[in-house]
Amino acid sequence: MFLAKGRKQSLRTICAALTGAFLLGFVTLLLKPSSYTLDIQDAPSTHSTIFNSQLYVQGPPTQRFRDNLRNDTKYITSWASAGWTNDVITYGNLIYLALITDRIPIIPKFLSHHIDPSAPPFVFGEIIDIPRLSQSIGIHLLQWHEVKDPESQVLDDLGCWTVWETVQHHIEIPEPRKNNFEHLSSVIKCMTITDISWTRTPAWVELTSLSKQHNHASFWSLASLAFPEARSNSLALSPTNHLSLQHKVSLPPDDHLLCFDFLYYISAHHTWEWELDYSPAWRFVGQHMRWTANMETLADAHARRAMNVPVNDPTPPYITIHIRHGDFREQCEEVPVDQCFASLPVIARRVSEVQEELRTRKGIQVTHIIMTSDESDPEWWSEVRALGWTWVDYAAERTEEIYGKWHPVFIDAIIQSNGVGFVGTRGSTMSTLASRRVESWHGGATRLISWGSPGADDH
Ligand SMILES: Nc1nc2c(ncn2[C@@H]2O[C@H](COP(=O)(O)OP(=O)(O)OP(=O)(O)O)[C@@H](O)[C@H]2O)c(=O)[nH]1
Ligand SMILES: [Mg+2]
Repeated sequence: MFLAKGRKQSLRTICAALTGAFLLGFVTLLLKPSSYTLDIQDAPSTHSTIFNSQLYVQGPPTQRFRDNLRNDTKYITSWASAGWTNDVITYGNLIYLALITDRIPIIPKFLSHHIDPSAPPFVFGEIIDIPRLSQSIGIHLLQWHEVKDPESQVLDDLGCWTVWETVQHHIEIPEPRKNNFEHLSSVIKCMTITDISWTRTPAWVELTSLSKQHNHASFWSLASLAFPEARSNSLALSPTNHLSLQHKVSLPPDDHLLCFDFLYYISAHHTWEWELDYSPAWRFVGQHMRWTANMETLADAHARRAMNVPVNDPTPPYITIHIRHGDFREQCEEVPVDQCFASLPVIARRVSEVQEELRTRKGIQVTHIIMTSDESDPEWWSEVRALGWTWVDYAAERTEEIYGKWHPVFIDAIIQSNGVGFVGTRGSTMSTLASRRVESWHGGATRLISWGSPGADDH
């Protein structure tokens, strides 16, 4: 009796609960369309439907990164330490690897040692529009400062794979790429503080097609290490071979947070693949790495002042040139520099070709030409002026003073990417990315100038 009553009561409770749930669901459904529509409509500007980092960590940044990782989510990370464009490519490769391994990438800040080591590291999401990238490629992206408190003094132990030691045959005693961690003690405070023990990736990660001597690894061989079979087979053959520097611990490569030392020299099929039309890292990630709205506005203001555009006029279509000199001199070897680099008339010939293509293909007459370069010789710049071309005068603009040391290279890259035409320096990744952006984002006309010997760009 008691049991029966109890059962009856619990039946009643279940019925009441089901009715309640049904009514609640019904009411929610009634209310849902408006908020759902709002989400969808809002998506292009706020990306609120996809971009919510809190769904991919436990909560606010923690002292130890591991405390903030979710047990039901797998992650991947890596680091970068070269010229800024190289680092953009490296993070693009990291994100592509995340895509094909179904992991959430955790992206570090950009380090400034190639500009001025005193400049603080720069947050990836302040120059690259992460919500837009995330929505375009369909995965979420985390940044290290969202996972671990940048002020944390805890040195986390972590096991990672080294690709560098496996593929860099030209180094006498191959070792993991340290990404200057040891030399950046002040900077390191601003990024993830980790004490890494390294395990060498198997020899088969090396890209073999057409490129044996170029020290690249292949995307899918590295991706296979994100899955149990290749991982355990590799670990059986290759035990952890470098203790961590600080705690002297030996940890196998982490599977929850998969990590590699350096992902710049990674391709699917051919070395230096970001230059090639089919490049998967460019097509599936790189071309979706658009600038943040703030950076776009700032670059546009600089470009307008360089072209003397009246306040109420729209920004006119322009052609940007990127001439990479600086340390590229070293590649000239015995060829005298003035015969090694393309001369201004050679550059002007390429500009005319781009103008001609824009006239015939797009029906537009482009007369504004903006030069960007790391050349510091004032005489060279006055010859640029004599050709009727302009440039952003960062000293007069006080750009570094106002915004910081990173901004001239950011603004130059954004201006390059927003031209309807582009003429660049073959072999410079800054030029490679600018020309790909101009083609992909604006259907623009581009040329890359060959150099290295007299007449190198004759055609
Ligand atoms: N502001 C500015 N900086 C430049 C320009 N060209 C080169 N630089 C500086 O030189 C660095 C060159 O490194 P990357 O950005 O990787 O480009 P890269 O031309 O492939 O050069 P490497 O990586 O050294 O082979 C840039 O990041 C800038 O710091 C330029 O036109 N404007
Ligand atoms: Mg480069």
